[in-house]
Amino acid sequence: MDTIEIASSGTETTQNYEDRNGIERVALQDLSYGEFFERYMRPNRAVIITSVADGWDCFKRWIDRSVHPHRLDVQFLRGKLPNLTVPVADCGKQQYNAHEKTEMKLFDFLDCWDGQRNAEVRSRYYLKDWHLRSAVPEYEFYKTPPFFASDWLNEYLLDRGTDDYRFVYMGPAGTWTAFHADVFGSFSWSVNIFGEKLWYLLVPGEEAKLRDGLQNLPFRVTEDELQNAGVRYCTVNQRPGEAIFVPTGWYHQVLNVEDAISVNHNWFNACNVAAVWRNLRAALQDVLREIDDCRDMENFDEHSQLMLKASFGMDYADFVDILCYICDKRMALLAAEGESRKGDPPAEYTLGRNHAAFDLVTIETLLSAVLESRAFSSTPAVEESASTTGVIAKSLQLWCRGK
Ligand SMILES: O=C(O)CCC(=O)C(=O)O
Ligand SMILES: [Fe+2]
Repeated sequence: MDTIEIASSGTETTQNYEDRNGIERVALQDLSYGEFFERYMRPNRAVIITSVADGWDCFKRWIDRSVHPHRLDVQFLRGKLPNLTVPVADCGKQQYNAHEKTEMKLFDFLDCWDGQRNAEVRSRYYLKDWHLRSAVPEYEFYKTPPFFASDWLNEYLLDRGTDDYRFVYMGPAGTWTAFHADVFGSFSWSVNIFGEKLWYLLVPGEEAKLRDGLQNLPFRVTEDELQNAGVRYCTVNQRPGEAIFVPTGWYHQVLNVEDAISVNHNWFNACNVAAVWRNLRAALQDVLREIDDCRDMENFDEHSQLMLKASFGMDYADFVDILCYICDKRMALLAAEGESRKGDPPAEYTLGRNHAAFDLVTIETLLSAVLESRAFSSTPAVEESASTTGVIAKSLQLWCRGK
């Protein structure tokens, strides 16, 4: 499956799968990109896809499967990777609503993993949010599964040569990730290459039942607490070679039931970019409430955007910039001769023309929404979006006529 494509420009109605219980498991060979798009990504439903990592170097080489139980091949990793400084969460310490973060040398972490230290010490340090792919770009130790290849966030960031949202997680048994929803309201995918993880996943909105009097969410949830609060949730065990698709806004908590290693990305695209926009707007409203008494100050808008960037990780100009960048690329794709064009990240995949058109329709809607948003007065970024919207409209007209 080298082209990622959908059935039409995305105007068909999606079947409603909401009423099904639990999280389905589907084998990679039984699921086309179009089916994943219609059944899971657009309706924002979680799914497990099996056998996605068979060809990956990390799946084949990092794990010694000639022994029982299988072990991490520490010797191989020490030979393959430099002794990088890596981010580590200390599962013994809480800082705000996450575990305290620290740093370690990779080889020290691996020694700790491999050593005979007692279980309590071993289950403390969780190597997570490790940008290994960008730290060692020449080592292609995995390939993004096609289902997750429409990724505006990493496409934009990687083309710009800046930060990315592509990670490796290495957690000894007992390490865990606190209750949270993902950055910006993004999707995430995670593929286990070793060991087993237990996920608790809440249907969006259900987390409200867990808020305390100050509207704070818990750091940790237990099944008893979820049941007592009448929360609708699912649990699923993710095994080696399995990908989990975590939809937008689904709060989750994850436990490494065994020593576990996974590759994961956060991303957004035409299916969930509206949710990112809603979250961005809500985050700006929070900032505005906080600094309401400074409304008369000079450069108030600029200041509020700075605060937005600090708290949310993205401001309006960043968001518009991503939309305009993707818009330009999709227009170039549609304008190109022939069926499709190579070179759309991840570079292994080609984006189909229907998909490009679907992306453009979504971007146009979003840019119009940004323009209409009264919370944001006129700045160069918004003016740019205004002119881009006009160009999109023209391009869409040409596209429709050509069909
Ligand atoms: O595997 C973990 O510990 C957490 C992963 C996660 O939160 C995610 O993929 O969104
Ligand atoms: Fe997450």
